[in-house]
Amino acid sequence: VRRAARRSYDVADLAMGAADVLRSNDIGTMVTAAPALYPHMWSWDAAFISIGLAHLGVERAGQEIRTLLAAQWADGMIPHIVYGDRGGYFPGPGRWGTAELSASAPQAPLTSGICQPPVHAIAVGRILDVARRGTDADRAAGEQLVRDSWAALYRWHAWLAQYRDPDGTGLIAVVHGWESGMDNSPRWDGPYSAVIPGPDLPSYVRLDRELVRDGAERPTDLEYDRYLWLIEEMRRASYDPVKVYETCSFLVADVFVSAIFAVASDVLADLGDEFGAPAEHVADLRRWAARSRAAVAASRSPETGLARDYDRRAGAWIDVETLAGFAPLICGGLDADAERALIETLHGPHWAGHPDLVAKVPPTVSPDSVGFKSREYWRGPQWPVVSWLFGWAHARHGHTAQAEALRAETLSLVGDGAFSEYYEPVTGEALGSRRQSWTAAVILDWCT
Ligand code: 9YW
Repeated sequence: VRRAARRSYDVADLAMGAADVLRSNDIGTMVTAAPALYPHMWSWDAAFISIGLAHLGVERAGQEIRTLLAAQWADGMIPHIVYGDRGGYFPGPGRWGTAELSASAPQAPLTSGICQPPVHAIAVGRILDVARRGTDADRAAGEQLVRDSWAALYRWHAWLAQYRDPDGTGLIAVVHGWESGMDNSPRWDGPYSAVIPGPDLPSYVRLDRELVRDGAERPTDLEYDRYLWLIEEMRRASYDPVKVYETCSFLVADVFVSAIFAVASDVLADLGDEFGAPAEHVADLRRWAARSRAAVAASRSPETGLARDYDRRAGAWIDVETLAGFAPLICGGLDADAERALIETLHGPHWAGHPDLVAKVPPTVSPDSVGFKSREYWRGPQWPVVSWLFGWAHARHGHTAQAEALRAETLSLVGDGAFSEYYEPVTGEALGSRRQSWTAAVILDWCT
């Protein structure tokens, strides 16, 4: 394979380009996740997007969070898709049928019936930081956003603790690969092999195939059958979270979601202390954070030191090495030596520092791993948004040099100005959707 040259970039140009992507994907109260491929609001995208928006206007950033929270289910779940008025994405709201079937789902806006990683409190905290560097009006808008969103975010975290970790293990379970945000990661191959689509799976037509020409960049049809079958199972459980947990054929304790839950609970608890939230709710958040942080640390493989998911249906640890194994670096909680070792592995020659990579950005699967597929979605490509999350966590935990390295390397990767969803690590080729909103958002945050 021909090794691509490292790209040079101009920070001001990148910031301008990123702002343009966010503005052009803005349809009023929501910035769609991508112009053609994802013409609606995705939950964790909206959080990252709102961070980018904060640099264009704190009010507009707050609006994005408010739009998402307006779709929160009565039981506290924040749904993974909030549908706008346009069609153009499969599965659409009709396939989910949440408004008809679930007692908790809103009638409007229409939503999917699952969730995504709880990065929202991180976003609100970051918006507040940006707001406090701005004018008095920015500061006031940022503080108002915290006051308006805190209780809803607390209910969201309580929902995860209650329904996705009913036994109080600290590991938060997902009932669909989509809930992890890393849809077709090799982490899920084992659990998905036990998801057997029934003969009564209603037929369907994928729309993504027409929009991303190279089919290898997207999940396969067999994977889609399984994704859609899980929706059928959840429909049959009327999206009741207790029934879904009991009956869904995919149930995995997700170590990356758990780490995000822990650190987002810390952030939310700190905001709660500052803004006078009920003391018992702040105490809940601190307890959940400590419990999840400990569980993430305890999940590490004795051989590799990487954190692992746990397949609750099979009753087994999932020993597949992916970027999610670095989850302890998101939430902290390792002793100093173990943390240093994990940082060195992440930035070392098997991962971000792999000699074949055009930019030292962590790939989703190590190029040295047999499962590495350089173009295939969550099976190898580099995702700028995930790099930002590690950079944010590095900075939070005092690893300033590594945070700065991730910033510089990711900026060089996206120096092409395509703001792609993901990148081929060896050639630096832009893959998936172009002008992807969360890519633009994190670049804008890094450039401002
Ligand atoms: C899909 C919107 C979403 C992300 C997910 C990512 C992808 C949707 O796009 O899923 O149809 O493939 O996997 O994490 O939220 O950007």
